Amino acid sequence: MTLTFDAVIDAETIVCTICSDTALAAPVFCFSLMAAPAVVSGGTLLRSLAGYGEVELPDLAAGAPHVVVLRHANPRFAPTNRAWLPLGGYLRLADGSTLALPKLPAGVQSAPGQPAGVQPAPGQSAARHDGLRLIPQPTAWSPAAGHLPVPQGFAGRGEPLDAVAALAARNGLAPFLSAAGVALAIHHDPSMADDAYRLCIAPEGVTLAAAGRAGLFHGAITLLQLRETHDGALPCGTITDTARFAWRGQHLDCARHFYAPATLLRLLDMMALFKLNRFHWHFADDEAFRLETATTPALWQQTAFRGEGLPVPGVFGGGIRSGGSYSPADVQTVIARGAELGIAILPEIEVPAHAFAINAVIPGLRDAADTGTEASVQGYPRNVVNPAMPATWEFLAPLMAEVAAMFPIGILHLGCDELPCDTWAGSPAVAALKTREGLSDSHDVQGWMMARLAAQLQAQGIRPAAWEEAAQGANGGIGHNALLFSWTGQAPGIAAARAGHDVVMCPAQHVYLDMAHTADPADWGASWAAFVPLEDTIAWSPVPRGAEDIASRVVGVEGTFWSEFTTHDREMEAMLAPRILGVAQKAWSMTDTLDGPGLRALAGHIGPLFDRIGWDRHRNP
Ligand code: TNX
Repeated sequence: MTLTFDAVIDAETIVCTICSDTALAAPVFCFSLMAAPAVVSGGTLLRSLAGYGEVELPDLAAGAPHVVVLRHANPRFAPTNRAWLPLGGYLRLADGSTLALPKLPAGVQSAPGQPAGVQPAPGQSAARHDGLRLIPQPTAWSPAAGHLPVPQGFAGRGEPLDAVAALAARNGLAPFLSAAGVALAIHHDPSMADDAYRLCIAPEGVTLAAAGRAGLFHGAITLLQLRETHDGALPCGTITDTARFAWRGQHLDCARHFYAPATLLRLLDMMALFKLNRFHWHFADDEAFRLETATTPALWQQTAFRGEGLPVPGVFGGGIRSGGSYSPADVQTVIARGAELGIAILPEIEVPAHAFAINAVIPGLRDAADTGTEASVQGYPRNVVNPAMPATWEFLAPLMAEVAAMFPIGILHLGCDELPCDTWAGSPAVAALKTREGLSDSHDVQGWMMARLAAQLQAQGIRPAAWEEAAQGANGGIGHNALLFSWTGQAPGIAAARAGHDVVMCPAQHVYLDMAHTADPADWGASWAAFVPLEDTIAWSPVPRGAEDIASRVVGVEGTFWSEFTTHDREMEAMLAPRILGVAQKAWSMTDTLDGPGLRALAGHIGPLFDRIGWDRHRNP
């Protein structure tokens, strides 16, 4: 049997055409959109959960195309581009069997006629950058006359040079170290800051000075990058460099889409190339819990895969069946590779919201008497755990302790974003909790819960972290020296910093790399925060004017990538590249002086490096 499937955006609607070469009796069309679907014509909506929908079609005659017109139930979600078309589509037949519909072309596409990842798009002949072609830009660069060709790399050995050499080798780059290479003298200077390094590039060779491993690693990465961006001949001169922020993060949503462990290792290499040093591993959300924990095996065993007949249906491109989980051995591999590359791994467990998968498997975490009908922004009912239920604490305490102990970073991120409005308002158990603890609304209840979780972590020597909402509540929220991530913008981060929190800035308008690069309907990505062209990734200040008082509380910058519309690991690449360069620039560089055209020009010189390591990149302006 052959099925064809096509879908196009037509104003607010999504026009789907399904054709089978064999007659099918009233099949059910299963698919997912970005948010709750509605049917305009061509079928009857039988069921929906968040963006997942099941639409009963009439009998399909052999070879006769059938058109079903969909839209988002919430008129605010007009489809923006191809990522908003149905994902993971399949048909369920009367006997319960399923037939996958062909996948629509996915991900960022090159301009027509251009193979992805090879040639620049028309109009993208970026200006040359005549200075040091290095991202992030260094603190200081004093050029001298001449160039130093490095055709055989560098003659050096030992840690951490070997780690950089291994990175180059894994990614198909020319050898970084060889006996026949240019002399690379190492100078230990204990007076320098951990991340700092100094490179003197002279016609006779290179001297690299640093206090220890971190500085030496950054200096070696600089040499590797300069060799790639200066056609194999380094410009002579002196680079003096150090990091502005200790936390230079990249997040990856591995819950909405399961990325193979090998992809995570590739991402760590990409991060290391641009001096990022924190990988925020988001492995749990409404759709799945993917860490193979010993204390809660049912959780990952039953939610690592989603799709037909499973506790979580094919939301966000899940299709008939997709997913996976990370074993303790996978975790060890990611941690070990991270350590080699100077990258620490931050694990995240999401509570109290974004917990649909948890509630689908673990009984007793909701109040059975709760009359509330709240739904999350993504459209999930029942995606919040209830802090007034003893089972919630019995479930969370061992889970948090286990996960925190798996990761050497000593920090556990507790989630705490997007609590649906009026959560717990219908829960008698929460009403009693409010009276007992003097709490008045759901923010207070959430704050009380986060503070209690944070205290448990702190007692185990683990620092709590969470999204910005954890600071909400008249009671001051999470407290306990928690590290907070400001994502809806920078104002919540500034407020949290003034209340005494350390914050990592990840404003969605600038560093949410799941946002489409452009407004082009042929592009790919979300748009709720903004379209984010490369230039906008640096068009902001981590410490904005007027917030100088909290400068010491801003400890970092982090890019995120959410995976609602990713169904194949590779689709993530051109969303990150080249924009991860802007994240790295913001996180590392001391000043906000590089401008958008400057970044664009530098990115033009990094592009061939992306191509050499086989990493797809977005090519449109
Ligand atoms: C908001 S960012 C979310 C995520 C979504 C993302 C999509 C954050 C803390 N919560 O659950 O995936 O928007 O851009």
